[in-house]
Amino acid sequence: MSGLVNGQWVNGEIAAEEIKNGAFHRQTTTFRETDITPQAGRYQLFVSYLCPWASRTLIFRKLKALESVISLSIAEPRIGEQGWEFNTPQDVGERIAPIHYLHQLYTASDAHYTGKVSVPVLWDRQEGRIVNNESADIIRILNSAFDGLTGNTLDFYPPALREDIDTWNALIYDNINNGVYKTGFAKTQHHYDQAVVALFDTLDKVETQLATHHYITGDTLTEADWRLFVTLVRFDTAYHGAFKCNIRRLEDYPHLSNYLRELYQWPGVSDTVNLEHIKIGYYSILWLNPTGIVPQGPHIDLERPHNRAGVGR
Ligand SMILES: N[C@@H](CCC(=O)N[C@@H](CS)C(=O)NCC(=O)O)C(=O)O
Repeated sequence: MSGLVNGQWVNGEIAAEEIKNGAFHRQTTTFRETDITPQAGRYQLFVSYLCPWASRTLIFRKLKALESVISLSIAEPRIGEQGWEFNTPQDVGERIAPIHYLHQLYTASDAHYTGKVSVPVLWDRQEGRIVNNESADIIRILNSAFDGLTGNTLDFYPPALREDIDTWNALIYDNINNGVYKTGFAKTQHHYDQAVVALFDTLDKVETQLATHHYITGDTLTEADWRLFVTLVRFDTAYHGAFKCNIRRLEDYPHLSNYLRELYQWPGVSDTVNLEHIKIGYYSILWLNPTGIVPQGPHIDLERPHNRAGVGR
């Protein structure tokens, strides 16, 4: 993979930094401002449907009724020679000309930027700069910062559950959300084995939790559920094959698979999921899949009824 080095686009340099001694280490994120001015039309979200981190932000934009407040740009599913790109020029406000490539937002924000050019990006159209490119921050911003404007007070990070949410987030991030990447991007057998075992041990643990709890922390649907959902919804379509996360399928877990369908069927959520883009995107990572062939299957029916109504209630 590629990225920017001192503001210049370079192919193939950045991945080397993320793989150390055969293990994948996610690079830390650079733009981390969380203080925003809640104005309609001021902010723009840049995503790819492939990306689970971006998918979190799409879900929050949807569930917090922010579609008319925050505009959206969706990248092409395949990362091109110059990283994430758009099939038509994207208007990003008056400070800079319409862009074709996501890296143009990064250099507009920092002319000497060095690092990965990733989605999601929360962009300030008025000031012509990236506010934040860390999905964990962006969902917290969307969860509450615009409530005064929209009147939508749904809270996915309620104070009484924060400790529990944070504990589950940490486990799920390490072993599941990032765990699939540690598995798929491992460059030694040892690191693959370590990551894939931790991944399935943690899925087993979550399966047990969901046998007696409706949602991850209990009765309330929280951020922890949406952060888990984005990996589950990609699991059998992408990670099982492309990332060799194949000790079991998600479909083989009775609780997790029904929970996945319940969340997928939550009003509005299926609009944020594009399984075709997900499949094309992951199978186009050429260093993992040099032919670029995208498999036909599996055919996953996420609309099928779930059996969660009485669980944990
Ligand atoms: N910490 C970031 C990670 C985002 C991330 O890794 N996005 C991936 C897509 S899933 C990306 O854009 N990668 C581009 C690259 O590695 O060059 C977040 O959670 O927002």
